Amino acid sequence: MTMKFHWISGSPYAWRALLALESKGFEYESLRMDPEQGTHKEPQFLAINPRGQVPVLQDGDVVVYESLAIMEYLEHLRPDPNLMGSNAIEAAAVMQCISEFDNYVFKALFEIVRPILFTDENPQLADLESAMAATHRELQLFEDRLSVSHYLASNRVTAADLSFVPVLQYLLRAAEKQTVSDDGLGFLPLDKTYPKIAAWQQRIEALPAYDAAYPPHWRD
Ligand SMILES: N[C@@H](CCC(=O)N[C@@H](CS)C(=O)NCC(=O)O)C(=O)O
Repeated sequence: MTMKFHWISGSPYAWRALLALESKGFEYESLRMDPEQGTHKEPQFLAINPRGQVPVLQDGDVVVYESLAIMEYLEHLRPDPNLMGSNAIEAAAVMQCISEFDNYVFKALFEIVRPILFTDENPQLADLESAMAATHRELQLFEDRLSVSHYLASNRVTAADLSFVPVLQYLLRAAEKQTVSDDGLGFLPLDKTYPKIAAWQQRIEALPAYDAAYPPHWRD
């Protein structure tokens, strides 16, 4: 039976799970939801995820929500290509990276992204200063890591890379849109500010899964 994948275009958590589905070459039924319609808060959806959030994967009677759990589930179903680490050290590096995204990086970046992309607040540079400093600190950690390996947790693509792509794309989108001079934000051009991350981003964007999982509403 074909798996069903419930998602919202651009959700960074759905995006990483989608990247895992595509990287592993699964066939699945894509059930894209429109957040404006609020179907993810209706009883039918709350029955599969009481948090009313995406992503959710349904595989027959099995229901998995939480993006990390979905990636882990997919890894067990189809171990090749390996995304979650092929030995203890690599698996720890993958989980360490993803924990860093979920606990620190995401928060710092979205304090910049949210007001620029999701509100009409037209934030001033001063409002973003502490989030910018925190984000620069986080990016520098990943820049340093990419100075010693081609990918974030290993010398090959893993779930750590797939989890960083969406948040970085949001930051770049916000930086491009910023009406305050982007010299102020200090993220662009990425190949000057964070050359290793920029080179990594190009490698990731060349993956077939990247194109397949790219948020459709960003193409419009
Ligand atoms: N920890 C969850 C986070 C899921 C999440 O926050 N999803 C957001 C989209 S990025 C969502 O569904 N938001 C809708 C809502 O909460 O109303 C995961 O990893 O899957």
